[in-house]
Amino acid sequence: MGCLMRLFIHPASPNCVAALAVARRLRSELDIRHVDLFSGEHRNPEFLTLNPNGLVPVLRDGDFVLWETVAILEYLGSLEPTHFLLPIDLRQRADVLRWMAWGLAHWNPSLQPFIFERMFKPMKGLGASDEQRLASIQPKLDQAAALLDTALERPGYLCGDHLTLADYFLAAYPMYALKSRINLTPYENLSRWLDHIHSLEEWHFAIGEKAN
Ligand SMILES: N[C@@H](CCC(=O)N[C@@H](CS)C(=O)NCC(=O)O)C(=O)O
Repeated sequence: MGCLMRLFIHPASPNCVAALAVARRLRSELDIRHVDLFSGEHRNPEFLTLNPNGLVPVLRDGDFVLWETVAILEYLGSLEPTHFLLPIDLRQRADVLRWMAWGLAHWNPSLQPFIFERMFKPMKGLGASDEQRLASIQPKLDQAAALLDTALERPGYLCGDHLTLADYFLAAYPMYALKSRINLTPYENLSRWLDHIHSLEEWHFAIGEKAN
């Protein structure tokens, strides 16, 4: 029997919630380790040898260490091929990777500043949110939200009839939409889809995950 894979997370991290939810859906057996971002544990030399970026999540499978959420999701999905989260069909798989790449390049960067300015700054006592900065990012967010809303027009999920890794990854940052006063309600398809992903059992499990 090999050792369990270990996932280093912080429970408040949207990327970690996505990884945990996917692992739960796939019934991947994981040893969950909590990295305390608030005390700066992710900048300790020991953690930096795992991820020199000082970010979570990080997956360790034996002597293989993997960081970047998309890569972790892809790895978990590939370990357990008999499901739809990462389709085997070349084009369907490329579609899932396309949306995750778009999430990294456009969606997350348009949401993250709102979460940082309006949620984390007050939480960490870093002063008032820079609303001018957010106003300059708002058009980028509107554009990305409209694009996603259009992609979600037909029934089902982002990449068709089945839930995929892309649904978890793109639903991650919006888990803080309310707390960051990001108004996604005008985007009806997007809102409906988010409500659905956020209501999944594995999502609730991931949100409630307590470290060992
Ligand atoms: N591109 C990275 C981003 C990871 C990331 O930003 N992680 C956040 C939590 S969601 C973190 O570790 N923040 C700690 C910090 O910024 O100091 C990924 O997708 O894994």
